[in-house]
Amino acid sequence: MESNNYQPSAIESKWQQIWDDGNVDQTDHTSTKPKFYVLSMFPYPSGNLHMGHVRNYVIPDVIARQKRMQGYRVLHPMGWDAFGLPAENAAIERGIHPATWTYQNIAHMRSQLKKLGLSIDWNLELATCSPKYYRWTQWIFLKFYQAGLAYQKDGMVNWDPIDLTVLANEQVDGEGRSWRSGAIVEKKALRQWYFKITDYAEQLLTDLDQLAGWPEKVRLMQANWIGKSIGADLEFPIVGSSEKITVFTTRPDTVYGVSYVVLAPEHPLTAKVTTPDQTAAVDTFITEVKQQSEIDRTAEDKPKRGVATGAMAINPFTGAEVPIWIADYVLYEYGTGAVMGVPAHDVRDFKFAKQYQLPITQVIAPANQEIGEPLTAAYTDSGTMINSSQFDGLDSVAAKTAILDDAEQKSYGRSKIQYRLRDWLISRQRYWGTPIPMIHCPKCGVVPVPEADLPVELPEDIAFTGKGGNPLASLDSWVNVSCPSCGTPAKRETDTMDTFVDSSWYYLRYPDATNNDRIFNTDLTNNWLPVNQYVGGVEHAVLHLLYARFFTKVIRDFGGEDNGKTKFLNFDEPFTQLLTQGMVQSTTYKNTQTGKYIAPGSIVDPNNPRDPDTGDTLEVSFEKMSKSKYNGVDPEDVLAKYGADTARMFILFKAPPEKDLEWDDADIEGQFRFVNRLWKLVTSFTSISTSASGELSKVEKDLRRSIHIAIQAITEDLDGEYQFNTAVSELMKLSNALTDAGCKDSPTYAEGITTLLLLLAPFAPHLAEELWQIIGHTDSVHSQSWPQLDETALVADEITLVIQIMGKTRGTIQVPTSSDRVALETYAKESSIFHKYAEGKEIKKVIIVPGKLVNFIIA
Ligand code: ANZ
Ligand code: ZN
Repeated sequence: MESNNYQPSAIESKWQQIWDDGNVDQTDHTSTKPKFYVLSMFPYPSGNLHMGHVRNYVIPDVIARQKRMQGYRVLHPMGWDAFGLPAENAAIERGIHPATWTYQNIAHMRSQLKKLGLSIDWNLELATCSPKYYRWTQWIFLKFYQAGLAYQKDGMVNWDPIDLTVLANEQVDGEGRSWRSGAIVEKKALRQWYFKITDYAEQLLTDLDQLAGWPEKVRLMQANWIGKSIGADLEFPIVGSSEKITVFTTRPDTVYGVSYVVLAPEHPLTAKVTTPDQTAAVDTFITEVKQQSEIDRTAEDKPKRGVATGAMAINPFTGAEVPIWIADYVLYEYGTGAVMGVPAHDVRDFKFAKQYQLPITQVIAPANQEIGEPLTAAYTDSGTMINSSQFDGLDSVAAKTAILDDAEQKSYGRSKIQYRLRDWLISRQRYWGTPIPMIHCPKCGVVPVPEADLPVELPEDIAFTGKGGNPLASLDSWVNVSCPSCGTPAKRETDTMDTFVDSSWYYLRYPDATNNDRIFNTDLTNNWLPVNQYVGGVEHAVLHLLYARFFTKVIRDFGGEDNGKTKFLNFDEPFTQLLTQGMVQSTTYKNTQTGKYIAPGSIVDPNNPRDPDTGDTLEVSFEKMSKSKYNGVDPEDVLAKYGADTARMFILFKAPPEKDLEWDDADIEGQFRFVNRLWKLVTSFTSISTSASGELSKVEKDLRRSIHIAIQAITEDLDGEYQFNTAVSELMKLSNALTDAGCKDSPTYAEGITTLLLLLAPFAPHLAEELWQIIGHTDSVHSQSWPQLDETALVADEITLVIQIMGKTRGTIQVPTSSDRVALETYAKESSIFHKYAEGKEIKKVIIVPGKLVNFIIA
């Protein structure tokens, strides 16, 4: 027998080494077992593991380990989302090459991850910054280009003034700030590369129906982001011009109520229609609007401002002339960049009309409106058509179609579906990213790098001055090439790709991550995908998850290796189930006067926390762990103190996976004590002294029941619902039942200990393995089958029988479940309750409810 003290550090490093040497987590590609692909969103190699990572990687590991025990072949890989700005900033600040910095961080974080005892197949590890990987990112780009899905466009783009690069719309938050630097994003006119995600808008929307295994919230966010609007384009001729203004509207039923037409200030027609007397006013207004963010322009609570162009347009339905305005609330990027103003039925138009004294003509009447009563606010619901010529009296919903049909017939309108989703801007003016494999030739224009010349590698010898701009653009030896098509001196594209491109397809590569001849063997990828269970942060609800879904669909449509007869991929959606885990938070102290965060270690009296410097009282709250708030808990410290198994058990026990987790030192101590109790319980189990004999005793039956309740509950908790917290409490219950069991030398007790270790294995893999060996096994606990539920063991073999005298409950007794009426009456009469209340009395009647109660009616 081993040492009697639980020593996690010794046990954990020993088993990690053994597992590593035995390559036990190598992926089984060949067996006929059903597959299970479990994946966590791969980390950015920032340098150190934080608690959020620990949670993100422990959850899939429990799933992977249990699925293997349940007879699945499991794919559980890991990699690195390794391109990005911090590496470049480190190069500028510390003179260390981004590649060196990144690979050092990867090495360190890999060793940290290994300390968690994760059952990852490290043979499949990939890093997006490796030319072996980004070669295929570039290959995908070329395929996109061939398919017309990658293109260059001049446009107003989001410019991050801190990181000095452009951003995709998805990377600008609701307040107009960069997702990375937090800077207020500016608009800048630049020629950039885009992916045509809008071609897939409809599929991205309708296929959300296939994602029943995703949180409803995430599906809704994606649907809103795609933002489908069903409406119409209507044409308003300009008075005295051959040109027309095309407006996009979702409410053709309101067209008889148009009192003006509005162009976005950036609309090309603005300059054309503006009359000389209005030119100065229009120019001033345009300059003002340029300084406003998109958010300010469209915010509900902001006043709507505009200016008349002096020109008039004709409402094609009424023939009436209406003024043409420009206004800040009309965006050039959406629809046609022009709107028909219907103040009576649109909130923004109502405000605008009030401000500028434009007429308000009601064309839809609510059921309860008094005749002649003026509107005090826009009426935006449906109703009965009024003031609308031949459509009067129609229901407005029906009128939508009728008016649109009329417009189509007379050729001044057509139905239109409009999406809010914009094409994905992927150019970045940075070094540390995948080079866009394109060449600009003065003769041929834009020429793709031939596939055989991939990868276009990042030059290593390059200066990081921090002076702004893309370092790649300054390296002539790299930029200057000859055109692959005509040989003329040409220049490489110096933009690199948004790092979200790298992470849009990595999950497809894992099944065949080391393939250097092809992006992957499609048989392998089609066999393993879709990912059965994906785990990651909800912050990616739109960005990464939308892009990854888009990539899956485009790559699917590349056409198979049989000359495109089949599809390249045989699935539509990459992630069947999605678990978005909550944040790891901890106690945060903030000075109520200065707003500064205070390190918990410097607080003298935790019951009356005060700033050690100023004496001010501190506000105490739970917030996401972060360096700037001094509330981080370093996983290394926790592992050193308690070991990985306790850390894993604590994280799983403390909160359901999708909820935020509040770090608590007392709770991890508690978990450590539980792990120590398990150790004592199992190490003091020696061997069974009696062999199985026919009937089990009552204590054995009770224990067996506890064992199978645990099997049932934990299996259910893990099966898709992933209620790890209740699963851990079931382990605690079973451990208590074994501790208290009065049959420690019985085969049932041995069954209990064995089952406990099998159920524990996914949660505390080292501890379970060590104890498994201690009780005499020579094989691994992780290669055992998941324990089977014996339903018959769940049935309690005693029931509680209520004893009543004259219908009044006097007490209960335990009787065998199998008791018939006669037996129930006998047990009841022999009970002390009967003796106490009915001894010697004449029994007039006995009422028996089998399995429940016996009621004595006495004289
Ligand atoms: C007339 C009208 C009358 C409208 C009415 C609404 C209510 P969603 O659902 O977001 O697609 N619109 C169209 N293009 C715009 C632009 N570039 N900038 C600002 N607003 C724009 O909204 C479509 C509606 O938003 C359109 O329908 C249009 O106003 C406005 F009682 O047309 B509506
Ligand atoms: Zn050329």
